[in-house]
Amino acid sequence: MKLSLKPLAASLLAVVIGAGSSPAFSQDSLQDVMAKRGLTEKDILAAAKTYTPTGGRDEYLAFSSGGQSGQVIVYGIPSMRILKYIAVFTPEPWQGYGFDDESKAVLAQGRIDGKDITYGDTHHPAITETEGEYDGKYLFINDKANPRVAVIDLHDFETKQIVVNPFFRSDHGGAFVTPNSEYVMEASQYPAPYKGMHDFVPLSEFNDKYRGGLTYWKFNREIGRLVMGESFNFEMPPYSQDLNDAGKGPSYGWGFTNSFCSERYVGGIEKGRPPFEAGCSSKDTDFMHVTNWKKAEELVAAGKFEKVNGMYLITMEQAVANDLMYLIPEPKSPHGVDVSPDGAHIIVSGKLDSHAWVYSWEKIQKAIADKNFESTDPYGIPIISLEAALARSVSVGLGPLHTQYDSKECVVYTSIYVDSMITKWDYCEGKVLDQLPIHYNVGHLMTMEGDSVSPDGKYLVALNKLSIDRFNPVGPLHPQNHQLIDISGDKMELLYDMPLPLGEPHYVVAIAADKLSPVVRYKSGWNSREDKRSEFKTRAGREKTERSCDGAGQCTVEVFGTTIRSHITPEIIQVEEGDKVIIHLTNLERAQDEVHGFAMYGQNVQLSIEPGKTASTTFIADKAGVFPYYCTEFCSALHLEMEGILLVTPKGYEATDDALVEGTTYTQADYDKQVDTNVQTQAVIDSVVKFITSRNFKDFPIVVALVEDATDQLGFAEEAKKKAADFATAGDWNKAMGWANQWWQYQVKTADLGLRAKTHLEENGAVEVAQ
Ligand code: CUK
Ligand code: CUA
Repeated sequence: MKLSLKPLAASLLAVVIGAGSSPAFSQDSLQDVMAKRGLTEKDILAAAKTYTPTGGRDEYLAFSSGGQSGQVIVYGIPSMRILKYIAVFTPEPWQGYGFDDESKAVLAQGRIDGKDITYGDTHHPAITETEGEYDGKYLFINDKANPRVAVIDLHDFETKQIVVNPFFRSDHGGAFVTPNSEYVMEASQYPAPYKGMHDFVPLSEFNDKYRGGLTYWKFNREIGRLVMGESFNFEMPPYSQDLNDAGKGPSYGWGFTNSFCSERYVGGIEKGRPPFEAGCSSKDTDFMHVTNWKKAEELVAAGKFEKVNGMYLITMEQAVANDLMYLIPEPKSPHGVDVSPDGAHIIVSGKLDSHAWVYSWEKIQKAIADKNFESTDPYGIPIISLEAALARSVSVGLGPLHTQYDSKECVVYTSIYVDSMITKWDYCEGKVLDQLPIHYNVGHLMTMEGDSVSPDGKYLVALNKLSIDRFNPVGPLHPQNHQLIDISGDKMELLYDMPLPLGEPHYVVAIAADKLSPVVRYKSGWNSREDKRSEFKTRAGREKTERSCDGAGQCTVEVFGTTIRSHITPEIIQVEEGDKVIIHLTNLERAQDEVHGFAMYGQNVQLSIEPGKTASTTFIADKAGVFPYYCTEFCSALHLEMEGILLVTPKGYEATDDALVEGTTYTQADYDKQVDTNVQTQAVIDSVVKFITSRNFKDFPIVVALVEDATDQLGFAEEAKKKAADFATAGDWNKAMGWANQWWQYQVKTADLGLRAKTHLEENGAVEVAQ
């Protein structure tokens, strides 16, 4: 039977367009779509405020903690599109993080007592500031479980440094920056004996030997790193220090740290004692710690304090004697501490109550100057009375947590955990302005550039702990729900729900996208983690493999290789069983987004080599065998051919025949045909070159880089062409054919680069220039 396709095609078409009923979606009017999908006009308006057409960019970039995933999530606002996960405390193979030697060295900085810690519980990201404004240079984030702080460089969105707190055994109040990023604040959470001073201390000595604390990590902007030897730590009572914020304007030079469990309660439910949660919430008030970092810095410089564990330690006695630390009561198991953009007020929420507490810096300052203290705590730290420090308290809803500031003076937003809503209120007048129910159990909330001295307002994101029934079910573990809210008007308007499927994000910071200008490529042969030229940088044509053995008979094979579309050099590596293998690969590409990966069978090897980067991997070839390797990024039409073989020969193996047997043989006719194709391809390239050089392409740095790349490729094409011709002259049609094909490969890459350059010129208004 002869199969006719025509009727089949027609019936398929009918199914697709729903023939006989309504027309296809694509021909619907807006009203039709609204009716079909059950959308209201308000939905359409919300969609129009967030929808970003293809190629469109976002106004803000948000950096979200990735919670216990140990990563940072980057997304755009208002589109809420996820752009990247930045690997920080956790290995992440796409970025080669924790797989290449360079990033393994970063993770190794985060070892605790020699142990690899391969996750983190990230809570609070903070962007570097200059005079209180986000400058977009670096991002810091803490790991609550293992008290660590990481430094991410925003010029390439990579983690560069991890520091381990030398005293603490947990942290929560990190990372928060002072107004010029002089310091990154990190407060401990769970009191514990200070490391290096006491290892084991029984709980019976909790009050005497367990401690909290607040570290001011010195940030050196020049080198983009935290410097332990210039940092100092305030020893604090064994309360559970919570979050911090740095003073600004009139309160510049000071830091604020809230706390809970000033009961100093130790649980023991299994022994019949009331549990932690009961014992830690019995008192009516806990304490805000007020620390003078500016004066502490001066005293550190004057040699007042001793270094312990490589960092200056300011004991509680020293802090009291030098007027560096004060306490102020905070009601009802407080959470969050947020300094106003003008630095005049500090807002704290009582999470077991319905009040937010507005403290006045002017009053606090006066109490300190007048030495107006109601008493001291058991450690001798002066306590300023609540009345002496408080401006007012405002009932905002049950279970308030965090507060963010609007661009409008006196206007703030507080997350209300128990009531699941956002309250907009005026902290100067002390009145509630608006309330918006959200879904569900909001933790932090965030306004655009909300921690800076000049918040932008515009949008607010509610970081909801539970998503319950908001999204398609995906099993018992649900995503989080970040809800985007329009705060540009008097009434808050909910715009969008974004499921975040990675850890439990705690806090987010958002910066105007135009303040960021990350690079698209590294300088050639770059060690991105150390931000300097790699000693293993390899140039095209200089690839080599070296083998050497030490006195103990351990042999090492070191490969200095390169990657460029579509080959890895070398393509065959031979080592002997038991050899240590070190492979360094430099990506020679300069074209944007032309990343090559490097994965190998059975060795846990996966590199991400972005344009210009040099990445390395080291392993022991402990078993004889054949180990294919290949590029893991679909980089070109012949990406699948971007491959190679590691041969691990058995000990003492001697080759009897090294000659390779070709699987296919070629004739002169095959060769001539290929050459013909190449000549035609060259004509296309010539026309693109003519276009580019007839324009003012030198005014476009991206195009200049592309042209340089293309010129390189064309140079390679010339070399391959010459080899092809030589083999043709010798009548070796197989090798002639191979090199003619390679010549064409280089031409294709040249053409690709040329077309990118041409498109860029066309899209960016290049003009014709006189030849
Ligand atoms: S914490 Cu999680 S909701 Cu770590 Cu800032 Cu308040
Ligand atoms: Cu390089 Cu695929």
